[in-house]
This record gives sequence, C-alpha cells and structure tokens, in this order.
Amino acid sequence: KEYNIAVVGATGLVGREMLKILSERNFPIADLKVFASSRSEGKIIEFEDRKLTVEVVKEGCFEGIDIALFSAGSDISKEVAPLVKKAGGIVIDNSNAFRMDKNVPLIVPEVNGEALNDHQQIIANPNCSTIQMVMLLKPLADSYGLKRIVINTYQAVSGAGKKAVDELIEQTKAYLNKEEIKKENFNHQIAFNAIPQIDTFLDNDYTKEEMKMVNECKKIMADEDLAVTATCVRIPVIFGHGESLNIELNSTYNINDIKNIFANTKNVELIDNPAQEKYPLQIDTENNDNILVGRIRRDYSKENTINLWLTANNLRKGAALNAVQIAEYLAEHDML
Ligand code: 11C
Repeated sequence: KEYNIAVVGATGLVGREMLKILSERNFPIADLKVFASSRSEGKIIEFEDRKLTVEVVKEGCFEGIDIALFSAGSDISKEVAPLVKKAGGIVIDNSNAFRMDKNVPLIVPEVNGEALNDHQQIIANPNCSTIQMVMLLKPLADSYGLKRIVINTYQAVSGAGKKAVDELIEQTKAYLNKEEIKKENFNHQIAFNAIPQIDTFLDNDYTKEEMKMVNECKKIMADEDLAVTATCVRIPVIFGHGESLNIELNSTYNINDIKNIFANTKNVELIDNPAQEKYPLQIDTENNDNILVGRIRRDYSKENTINLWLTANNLRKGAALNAVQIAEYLAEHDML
C-alpha cells in the first residue's frame, strides 16, 4: 500500500531532512505535496525522480492526504493542523504546539510506540534533546526503575534553525578577522562561547527548553512521579546535541550490565573505552542515526546512581527521522 504524504515546512532544515529520510527509507509514497511560506512558493524541490512545486497552504489543499509531517513552528501547526484533520488525514507535528495536550500522544517509537493506539489525528514529535535522552532512559527504566534524572545539555546551533547556523559561521569568521560580531538569532555571541539559555525564560526561572525536557520526559516515560531537572546550554557546534545525565535508579546495579543493556538496545550504540579515549563526539552524529552513549560510570556520591554522556543527531533522530519512524509505525500497524 502507498500513502499520500504532505510535508509542511518543507524548505526548513528539518523539512528538508524529512524528505531525505522518506526517500532513504523508501517510505511507500503515492502522492507527495510540499508546503512552505509564500517566500518559497513555486520553488522546485527534487525528490527522487519527481519535481515537486512548493505550495502555500490553502483551504482544501490536504484533500486525500493520509499523513502530513509538520515542521514549520508552533503557530503554523496550530493554524494548519485542523485543516488536515478536517480533510481526514493524520498530522505528525514536530513543534511544541500540542505536545502536552492530553489527547495527543507524544511518541518516540522505540520507547512508547504503543501509545499510538489512541490518537485524535494529531501526533506530536518530542523536542530533539528529549528524544535522545528517553531512548536511554527506557531500557534503564525497564531493568532498574528510575527515580531522578539531572540533565545538562550541550546543544548544537542547528536546533535553532538555518539562520542560527549561518550566524555561528559568520560570527566565527568575524571573530577571527577581528571584525564586528553581529547578533540576530542569539542574544549573546555564540562563536567561541557557551550560552546557558535555550528559548525564552518562564516565571520559574527555567527556560522553555529546560521545562520541555522535564515535562516531555515524564509524559513519554508515563511516570508523573519521576524527578527531573535540567540545565540547557547552547554551544558553538553545528550538528549534534550532547547531554550529560546523572541518573538515580530504583535498585542496585552492576555497571557492566548497564553497558551491556545499551550495547543490546536497538538504535543505541555504546562507545565507551576510557583506556583508548573513546567516547561519543558530537561530530560522530553527522552520519550516524544512533543514540551514541559512553562515559558510563558509577556516581560514588550517591547510591544506585550513574553518570553518562550521550550525543545524537538533533535534526534526524531528534526531529525528522523520529517523525518518519512514527509514520512507519502507523503504516506497519495498519493504523492509517
Ligand atoms: C533547540 N531543542 O535545540 C531546540 C529545538 O521544540 O522542537 C527544537 C524545538 C522544539 O533549540
């Protein structure tokens, strides 16, 4: 069976990656429509042997669409998702618009794919830094139970879009040439710096990114009592988010068993050889869709607690790939 697919936000970093992944994974596509803002209307996007013309969203444009993959920001999602619903299709939304809605499943297929059994035509794709983390929390929860997670992130600029990537490159050049540093996307210089702020601040003095990690983690792990706290930091890396996790388990553990669990978890790769100075690096994620985990060690300051380091490709498993995997799950389970 083949499906009619739409990609909304097709010209953005994640939208382009969605198209690439649909092709790489041979998703069974009948008709494929691509949407973006009026700035891109009429542009041609090549997809395999098809030439797709970028359209702007109009009443009726989603007639016959089975799945619409959205990555055009929360405002567009809120405005446009109802049109897909009305036309009878399913939205897989990469924005923050619906993630915490009780009627919307928030899905990482390897972790909670079964939650797709109950949806109302809108399915949310989690935040990139949440996706890569829960991929490791799930096998630990299954074997030991989880009590508390302390998260520190080291996030790539591509999480903030193409303009943010360009800004890092321009600032780097300007810095090296001793020219004026221009800031548009980031409030502070990002080149040769680290900014302990991702997204805007909330009343509780955490950023939205930090609270996304807390709230989305509890929802995906279906554990409201899980204690989670986060500090999210932007660093001058282009692709790949890094995370340091301190994880308190509910029971005693053997550190080699934990390494073996990760070594045997699908789409997770263990890179952990301190003697040879081997551990995951953000640059390793450019051509690797796995969650890379290493630096796994006992926290000697607290019982039943470990430290680890992980990296993953924020645009692929963190966004586009996870969305396509959700579509695959729906197709494979005859849910379309
Ligand atoms: C960042 N994590 O790195 C953000 C980007 O809610 O999907 C993803 C925002 C989101 O800036």
